[in-house]
Amino acid sequence: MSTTLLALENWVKQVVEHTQADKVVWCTGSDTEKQEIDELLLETGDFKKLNEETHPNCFLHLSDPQDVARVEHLTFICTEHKDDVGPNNHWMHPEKAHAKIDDLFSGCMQGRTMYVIPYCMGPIDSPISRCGVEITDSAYVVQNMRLMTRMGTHALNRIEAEGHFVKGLHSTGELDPDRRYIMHFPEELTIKSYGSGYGGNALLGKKCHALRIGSYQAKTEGWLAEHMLILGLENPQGDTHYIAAAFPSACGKTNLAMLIPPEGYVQDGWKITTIGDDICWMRPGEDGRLWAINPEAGFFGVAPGTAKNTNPNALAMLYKDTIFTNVGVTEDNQPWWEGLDDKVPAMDWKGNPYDPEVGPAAHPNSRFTVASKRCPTYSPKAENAKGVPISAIVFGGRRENLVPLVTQARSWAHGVLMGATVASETTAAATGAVGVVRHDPMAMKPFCGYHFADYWAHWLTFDKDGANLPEIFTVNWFRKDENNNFMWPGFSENMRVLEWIVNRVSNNVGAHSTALGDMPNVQEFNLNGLDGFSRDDLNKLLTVDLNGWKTELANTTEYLNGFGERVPDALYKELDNIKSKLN
Ligand code: OXD
Ligand code: MN
Repeated sequence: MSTTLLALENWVKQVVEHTQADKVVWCTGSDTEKQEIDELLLETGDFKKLNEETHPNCFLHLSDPQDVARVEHLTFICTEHKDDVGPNNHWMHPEKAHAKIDDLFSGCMQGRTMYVIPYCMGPIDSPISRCGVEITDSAYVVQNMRLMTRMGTHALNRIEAEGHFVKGLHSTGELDPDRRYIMHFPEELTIKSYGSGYGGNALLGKKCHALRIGSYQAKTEGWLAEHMLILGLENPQGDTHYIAAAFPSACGKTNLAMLIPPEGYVQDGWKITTIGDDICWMRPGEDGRLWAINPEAGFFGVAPGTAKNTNPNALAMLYKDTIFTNVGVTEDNQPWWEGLDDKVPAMDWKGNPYDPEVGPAAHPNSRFTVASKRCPTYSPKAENAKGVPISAIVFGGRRENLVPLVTQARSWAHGVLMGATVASETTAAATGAVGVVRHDPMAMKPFCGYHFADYWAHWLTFDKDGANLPEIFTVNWFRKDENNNFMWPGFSENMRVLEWIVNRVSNNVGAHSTALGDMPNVQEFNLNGLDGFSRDDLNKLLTVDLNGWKTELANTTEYLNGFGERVPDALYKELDNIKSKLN
């Protein structure tokens, strides 16, 4: 027996019987275990060693080309009542779902090793953290979970002390897209994922537990599980404000979380520290503020576009102890992706000689997996059991027109409406068309484990007596001009918007009121040292296009109506308020 917890022992036994796994390995998280599994992956060809001189302890994994992104059409939330998952999710009755997926799992691990991974989402000693156990037949998944979560003996100790955990069962199966399902049973705190080895489908601590099951747990228990980065912004006086920011997948959360401020800011003493780049769990503290942890322990970031000029901190952490998935490689076996530098790759992500006529060297959703501690700006506060207090919540999307650079909500309810009505262009992080505008409330469209209307109602409950809530903002870095050029320089220059946000939180700067919310006074906004960008340019990014917004709000109303009677009246009230101001 490898655990004192009977429920866990029985479940493992039952899975062995069902899947007919050859061998069971209980993961401890030790260094020896890591080395043994790396060697095994090298033997099977699932890992390729990268250049040991330039990239010590780094590996390349090439996926099945049909298995490179999340599969939203095969992702289900399985609850007793269909109404509970809302139009935002695919639903299947638990009985039917178990039968369907159990059938796939039957005998699927014959000849394979089954790994049992106890993990903790969040610092081991934090009351905000939650634990789970993932059973998987993929050694690649084990090595990713090792970087992305606190896994092994410490997690198991906590699970045994608590007596409960989220159950996650995973098999790569045959990697057949026709035999693939990602199923969630929030009422049973259970996940079953079959037929994919891709991060978001297979590292069950991440999207499946920390967001889909997590959001359900959060609603039941009075907290929030969000698709948000968390960063610390220290001003020259030494005060740090923590900002949580939600953006859809592949819209620059990792870059923003690790931003290095422009030269002038650094000289003045501004500094950004990183708590997390993808997920934020927050709950009200005794002081009424929202306190947040990053439940993850690593980054599973999008490689293309990561470069010296976009995210030097990410590059600095990636030359060592990193797993690269679906990137290209250079002649001398270094990882390479589009935008990295001007080297010419030798091999593409399918393992073929690179030919630009055939396609990019790296898949647009190729990834790096690396421990948070390797990030030069990683904050020791990320290990705080209590979390960090959040001063501002930011909602963003990728919109080439209409949405202003930054807007502040007039109230919590107005901010919830802003989050609920974000729309964004789709990216390569999920299968399907790229660049199509779709509503993505709070960047949670693919991740909310229950009915969106109930989720918004849950958000609204935080505004109560004694609460000291963060200010809410929306941002858009992605506006384009008539020549299809980005109008805002973005990347490190986003610091200017963050500065305005924390100055608003501290009542240090003015704003003017618009129909959409409060916006910067152009004369007060810090453009020092930003060459080639004028106050006129800024003005364009802050203009409210009245007709465009009338159409947008008509679409928004239709979108909210789609969620039926459960949509809180407070949201319609906020919407009507904007409509009347626009008129
Ligand atoms: C991710 C995603 O991998 O959002 O973080 O798809
Ligand atoms: Mn994400």
